[in-house]
Amino acid sequence: MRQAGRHLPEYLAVRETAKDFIDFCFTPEKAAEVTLQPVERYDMDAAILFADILLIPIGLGREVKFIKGVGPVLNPIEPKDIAKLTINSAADKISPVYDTINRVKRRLNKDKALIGFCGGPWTVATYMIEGRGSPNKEVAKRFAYENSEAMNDLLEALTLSSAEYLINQAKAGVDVLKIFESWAEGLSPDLFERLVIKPTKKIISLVRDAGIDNPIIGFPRGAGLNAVRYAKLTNVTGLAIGTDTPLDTVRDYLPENMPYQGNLDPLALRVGGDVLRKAVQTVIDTARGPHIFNLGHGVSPDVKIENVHAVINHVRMGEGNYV
Ligand code: 1CP
Repeated sequence: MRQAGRHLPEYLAVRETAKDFIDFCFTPEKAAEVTLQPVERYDMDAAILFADILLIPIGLGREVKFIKGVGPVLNPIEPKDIAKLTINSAADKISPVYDTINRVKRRLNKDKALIGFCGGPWTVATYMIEGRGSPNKEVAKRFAYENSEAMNDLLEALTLSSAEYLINQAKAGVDVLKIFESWAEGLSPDLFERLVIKPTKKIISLVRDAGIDNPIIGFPRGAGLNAVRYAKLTNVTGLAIGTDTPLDTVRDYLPENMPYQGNLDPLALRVGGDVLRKAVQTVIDTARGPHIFNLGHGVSPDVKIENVHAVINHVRMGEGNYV
């Protein structure tokens, strides 16, 4: 999950040597190192590539900065800028990522999986339109209503470049692909269909047309019942479930045997102690069918290393030492 490394001293040590966050993502030696760190420390089953969903806008020719304490800052895109996006060269321009994958695969144990990823076109579009993370995405939603054609063109640019990016990641050696649609909440069913389902379905069909058969996990975070339509209509292999969804209830609505993952509350991981023990047990007790234990969202810097160990021991061996 995003920012998983920030609670690890070994991550912070490498982070300090990087000029800025984007330079960090584009330095394969460092990016490979921090990709491997959580697996080396915790013996997790999979590593997630160190990169960011906002590299694609850079490939498309937009300016992206990460400012400490603020987060991502982009120059908000206007309808007239959309035709200038460099769709055909976008996935090539961010090629250091493929070098990172090569390096990770050479060092990762054969029984561990490497997860590559991209952002969902709608989620990436919200940053490109609003220029930063915003609480309710109202500016981007208005843009979708009021500049409908420009929005469709922007989503198409993101769809084509993201598909190419995932294809390249698979060719470079990732085992699983994941699409982070982090801002899937609060969309009407019509908007959800147009902004999320349609582009995601197209990405997956382009990836399959290229002969890539790796599993694809979709994460329409906070989508409520729209997530059920997403699971049925996009051709994802599996679904990542946020914190706000009961695993036993959603299972009844998913295609039979579709694997799902999530949904431990990241805040419980921060609180620790009995709160965390109970939250982990609830995930274990409510998951039915194929389920991959994971959080419902990202890890924050204040998470205690002992508690991550405790969660893993609890899941694998039935009990962990929570602090
Ligand atoms: O060191 C630092 O301070 C930078 C923090 C950081 C990290 C480690 C950011 C800034 N991105 C990342 C890496 C990242 N991002 C990964 C690699 C795995 C990992 O290290 O955890 C992944 C998978 C992402 C994906 C990502 N980036 C998402 C989708 C997943 C999610 O969490 O919802 C999103 C929305 C982003 C945008 C982003 N990147 C970083 C920030 C601060 C933000 C903005 C988040 C917001 O708007 O709230």
